[in-house]
Amino acid sequence: MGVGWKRNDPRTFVGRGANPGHGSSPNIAKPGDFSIYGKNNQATNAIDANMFRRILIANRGEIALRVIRACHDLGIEAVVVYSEADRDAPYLELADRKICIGPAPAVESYLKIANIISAAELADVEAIHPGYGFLSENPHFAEVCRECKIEFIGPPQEAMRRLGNKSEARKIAQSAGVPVVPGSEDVIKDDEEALRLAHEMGFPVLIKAAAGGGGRGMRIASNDISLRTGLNAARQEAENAFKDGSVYLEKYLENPRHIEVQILADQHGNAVHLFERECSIQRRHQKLVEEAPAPRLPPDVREQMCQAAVRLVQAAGYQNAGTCEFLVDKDNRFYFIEVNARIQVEHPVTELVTGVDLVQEQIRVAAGEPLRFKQTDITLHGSAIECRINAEDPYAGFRPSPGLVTRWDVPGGPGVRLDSHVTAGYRVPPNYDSLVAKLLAHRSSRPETLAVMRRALKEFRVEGIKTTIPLHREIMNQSSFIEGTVDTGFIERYWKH
Ligand code: MV4
Repeated sequence: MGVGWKRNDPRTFVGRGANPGHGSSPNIAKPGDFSIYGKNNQATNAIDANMFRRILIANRGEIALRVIRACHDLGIEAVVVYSEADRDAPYLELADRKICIGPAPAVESYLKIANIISAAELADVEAIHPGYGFLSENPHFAEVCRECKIEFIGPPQEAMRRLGNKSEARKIAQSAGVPVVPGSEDVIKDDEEALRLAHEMGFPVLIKAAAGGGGRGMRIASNDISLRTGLNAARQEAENAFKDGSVYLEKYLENPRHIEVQILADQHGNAVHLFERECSIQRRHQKLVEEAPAPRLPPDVREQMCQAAVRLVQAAGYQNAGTCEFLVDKDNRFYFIEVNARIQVEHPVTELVTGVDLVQEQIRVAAGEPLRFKQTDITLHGSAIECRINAEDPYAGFRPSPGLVTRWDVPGGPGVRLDSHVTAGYRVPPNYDSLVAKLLAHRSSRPETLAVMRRALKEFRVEGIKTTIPLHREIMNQSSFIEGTVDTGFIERYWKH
């Protein structure tokens, strides 16, 4: 089926033509320059001979729109791909060109490498931005891009491959002096080895798939019997899901906090962190609320954790934007668990508190530019919180609620950022992730941020679909959230609808 698919469909290759506009003169400061770009830094919109002229966005929804915006802010043409399910989506009109890559099911469109590469060829782009999900952490896709001489806006496929194996990532972390959860040094060879290790570290232990991540393929074991059954189940599950049944062991930590560190690394050996995000409020490994900085994290722990993240990505030969995930226990000891080798859903939280446009920086480093700021140029500004608004019914087990949005009245005003591709009259397709908006608040202190978020959630009026907005209204008034004492058990303890 290739991209020639539906060649005769007049809508297939309709675009708005070339992007008219980056005729801005050099040396005009952009918002954001104030905080991080040094005085002698030529941080301008000057047209760089090495900068991409046209990028393909291999994603959909809010992140496709987010990347279109970054492209246009950089004077780059944005070409977006879409499936039949998304053909009427309004954000497509904001791209300079749109190309249909197949039917609704993601495996036939957004995950179909041949179709995406054909679209890139057709549109004559120099680079592909994969967004998050879909092909974003697929080293084979990055390899195909390289073979086709298209820049993949993400880490090199070698780094992606090594970090994609979570047991390998643990080894890299250890080699860089980064603390990991006590556990196996490698993948498990046989049940006897697993039993011996479990007795050494003490039950409960967690069996994790080496090829897993994000909570897929995990089993808790609290004794010899559940360890044996868990090993078999986890191996089977991992074999089916990832065609790699290897597993490793970690000591199971009870209700830790989940804190991740944002990093950026260029092709010249420079790497910086952009502080952390607290991501403990999640349900079934889907995050609901994220914030920066992590409340009640002692400054010395923050510093240690952020420096550990930089050492880790440098040891891994990592480039571009990435995230190091840590678990943090009651005594604020932190343990590395995995690297997310992509831009993440919650990246705007970090953008608000640092003033760095992470998607722009991804594009710049992929084009070979050195980072424009040093670690000491990056400072924390206030507090930011993000609420993920999903088309789900939080009062019905988070059942997906796709369909026609009949009312979409969005909040605004001081301290509010809304990243969304949705408009009134938009139909949320049933085929993909149900994220419809990311609502963010940013103020100079956490109580003020909370006040703005409560006010914004009150202003937000959606009809036609069920959303998680009412749940967020409750979370923003929940005492442990207000106190900043949440952990990964929060939703299970608190949300009993
Ligand atoms: C753990 C853990 C406890 N102990 N590892 C889940 C997602 C994946 N990234 C790692 N996860 C966990 N690993 C040890 N050794 C608890 C979790 C976990 C979790 C982690 C982060 C955010 C939410 C979570 C919810 C349940 C379990």
